[in-house]
Amino acid sequence: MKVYKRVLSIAGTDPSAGAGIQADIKTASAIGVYCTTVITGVVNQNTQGVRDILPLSPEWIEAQIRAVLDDVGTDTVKIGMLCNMEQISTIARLIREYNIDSVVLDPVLASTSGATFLKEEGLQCLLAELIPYVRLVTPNIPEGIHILGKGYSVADSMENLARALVSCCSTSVLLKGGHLKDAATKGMTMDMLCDREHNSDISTYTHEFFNTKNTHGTGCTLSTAIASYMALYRDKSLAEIVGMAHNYVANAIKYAADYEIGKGHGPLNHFWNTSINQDNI
Ligand code: PXL
Repeated sequence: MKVYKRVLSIAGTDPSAGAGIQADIKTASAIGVYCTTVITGVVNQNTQGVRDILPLSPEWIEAQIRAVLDDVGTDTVKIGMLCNMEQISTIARLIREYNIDSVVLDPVLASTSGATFLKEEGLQCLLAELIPYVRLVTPNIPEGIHILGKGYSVADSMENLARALVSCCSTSVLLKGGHLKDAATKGMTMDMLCDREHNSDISTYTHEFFNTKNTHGTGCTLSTAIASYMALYRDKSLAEIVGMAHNYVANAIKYAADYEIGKGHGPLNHFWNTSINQDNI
């Protein structure tokens, strides 16, 4: 029998299919990993923004996680949108119970369009209860500054922020620089990894800044790409895994630029690397 490598995505949904669980399934599938999904909340949104969120009860989240893990199992877990403290405590308890050691957390606090997913008390709960069981946290700069609290701002260097986040979270951090205003002017974007598994070494990942509005779901896609490559390559370092995921996402942005889906921020081109999509050949 052949076996798939498996990633479990615990996240919210996107009916326009650019972000959330829908992006996660496409990402893992394009990378060749089997993606199971546990929904934390149904998000009524499209390419133009979030209209409303229906959080699922912690009981329903627990039941879904048990259904997946008692049967299919998983190699890694990616966690995206979480709605409240009860959801966080439940997920943290189950991550412990099922001994899952490769968890990637995208600390989604708000959508790009401004909708709040997780309130302040939820963030504190995330830090206290869930982050201790997470292998890599992937905040963007606004999220990183929010997690650090008073005393930090965009004026700090990415390295200062990344190192401070590693101290604060006691785990490895990938700080995403895509939201930096000067990224567009400099023509490059940069993400920075501070790898607590290797002396808190710093690695940087740059790619050309693509002038496109099709960036909806970039964060979901990156964290799932990381969790997928982690499932495939157990022995590779975080620096190598993040490098592969960064390359996957940079191309998914590049090859989406000429398409139009919806009136707002369209999706990435998740299948740029497959024969389904001939654009890149
Ligand atoms: O990338 C943040 C995010 C996470 N989860 C869901 C989302 C979004 C952004 O739109 O829709 C469900």
